[in-house]
Amino acid sequence: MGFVFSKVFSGLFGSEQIRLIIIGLDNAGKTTILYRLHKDEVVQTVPTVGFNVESVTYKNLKFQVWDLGGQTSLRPYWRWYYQDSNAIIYVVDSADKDRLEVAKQELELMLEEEEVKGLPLLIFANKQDLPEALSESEIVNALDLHSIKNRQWALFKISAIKGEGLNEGFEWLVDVLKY
Ligand code: G3D
Ligand code: MG
Repeated sequence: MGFVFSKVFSGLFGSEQIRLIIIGLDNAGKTTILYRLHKDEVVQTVPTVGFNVESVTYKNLKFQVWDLGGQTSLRPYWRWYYQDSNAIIYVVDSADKDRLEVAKQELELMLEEEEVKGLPLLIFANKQDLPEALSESEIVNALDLHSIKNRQWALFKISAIKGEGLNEGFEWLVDVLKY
């Protein structure tokens, strides 16, 4: 894991395993975020059901990543990965206005899963380096985040490609997970 990230996460290095799920529509920038955490350790698994899960493990911290959207038949398999997870990181492409509605629907569906009940939700509004990227309040409204109840959530504007905003988001998450 990159030095900066290991610093951010050092507060979590107890004995317990911490499992973080990173999801969102394809092209949102999830793999790019994973590479930022540690390029050399990204492991891609292709289970028989045919959906890719990428993961990075660092000390007792495990990140698992996959694409949401479309294939309803694969949804039951997600539960495997949601189980025992400690937090959800939802990534959206801030410049992909056409698919924000789909991103909102997928987020809603995901939050209904029993396995993720009450888990903190970190939203990364990615690709803020693009001129057409929507603002924070536009994304909060488009995803209807204010209707989220019974869990802590926060949205951070990031550029995964530039590595901007990620630390702030992960710091929020670490704080939430500590208490
Ligand atoms: P995914 O894993 O969610 O499907 P990827 O998304 O991480 O594969 O990223 C999809 C595309 O978006 C990639 O472009 C990637 O470089 C780009 N991308 C990711 N993060 C950012 C960002 O912060 N800003 C910009 N401008 N682009 C970003 P390619 O061209 O390789 O498909
Ligand atoms: Mg990917």
